[in-house]
Amino acid sequence: NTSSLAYPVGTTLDRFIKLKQEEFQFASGELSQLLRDIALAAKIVNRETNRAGLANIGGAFGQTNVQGEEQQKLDVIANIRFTRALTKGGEVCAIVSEEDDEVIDLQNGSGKYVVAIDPLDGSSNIDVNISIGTIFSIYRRVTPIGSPIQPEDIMQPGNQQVAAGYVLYGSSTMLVYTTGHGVNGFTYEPSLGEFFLSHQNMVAPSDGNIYSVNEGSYYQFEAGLQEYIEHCKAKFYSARYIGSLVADFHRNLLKGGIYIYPATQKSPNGKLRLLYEANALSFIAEQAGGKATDGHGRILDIQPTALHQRTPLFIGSKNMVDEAGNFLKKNA
Ligand code: AHM
Ligand code: MG
Repeated sequence: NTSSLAYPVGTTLDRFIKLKQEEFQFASGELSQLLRDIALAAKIVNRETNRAGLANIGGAFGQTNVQGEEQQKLDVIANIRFTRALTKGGEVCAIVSEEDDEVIDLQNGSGKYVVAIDPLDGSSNIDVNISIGTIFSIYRRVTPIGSPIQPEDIMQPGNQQVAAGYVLYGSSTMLVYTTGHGVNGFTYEPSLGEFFLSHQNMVAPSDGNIYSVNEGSYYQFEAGLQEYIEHCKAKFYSARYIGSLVADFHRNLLKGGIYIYPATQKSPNGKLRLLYEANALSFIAEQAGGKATDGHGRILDIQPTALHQRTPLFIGSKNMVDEAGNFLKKNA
């Protein structure tokens, strides 16, 4: 299939977005601009992330700001950076962020898009120098452009996403996204300040031998899930759990595996948020040939009822997600 590798490795993200826009004629270029805005904010957050270790000793380098204030926490900085980029860009009418209690109505009459974002996921890992990520979903508003934002613009099921992606601030920084025509990954070249196409048409192996779950909560899991975990062990699968969703998801996407954040006794709906975390990664998983459920049904078909709603998440290689689901069903 020649079209599957249509772009030379090393194509910049900007160029790729432009070529794709011509290919699929998506919208009027506004979605393209929106993706570029996100990429720019990602570069800024990447810079801050790389300096995170210096924050505490910043005084020694004269890094405290002019007011002599303590440095802000990185997740707060990330939220500000992404919100600012999306506000300035002009394509967005509303933002919902894991970091904000309420919808941010940008009062932007011409904005067509709604963005749901977790600006810095896994931020408890920053202090220990472990990979973190940004996760975003883009929707088209459903009410007329120019009219006030309505709840139905925000509360859309994941199957309405027009684009979704994540940024992984790892040993390299990567941006991975989909507009519903496959998944492509870009690696950041810090000295040039550019993302370059490095992972074209990403495909999740349909099987794998990695399971990623916080097994410390084993005794809080339902019987079917406990049995599935025993099954993974009997098959000598590898246990890999960073505790940073984007990093765990990314590894399993490339290598084949399943990530599970299930319902527990303490959190009957799991921990992860439908709007900011589960939907975007589920769209990407499916676009790469993988699968994502809440243990039973498709994540992307869940009709949200609350902004910060949580959902159990079973995501990754298709056959593994199916198999885990069968264990739950058998034991229900
Ligand atoms: P956060 O949004 O507060 O950062 O929490 C989300 C993170 C995920 O990145 C990770 O997979 C999960 O929480 C780990 O939770 P736990 O420590 O309960 O296993
Ligand atoms: Mg999060």
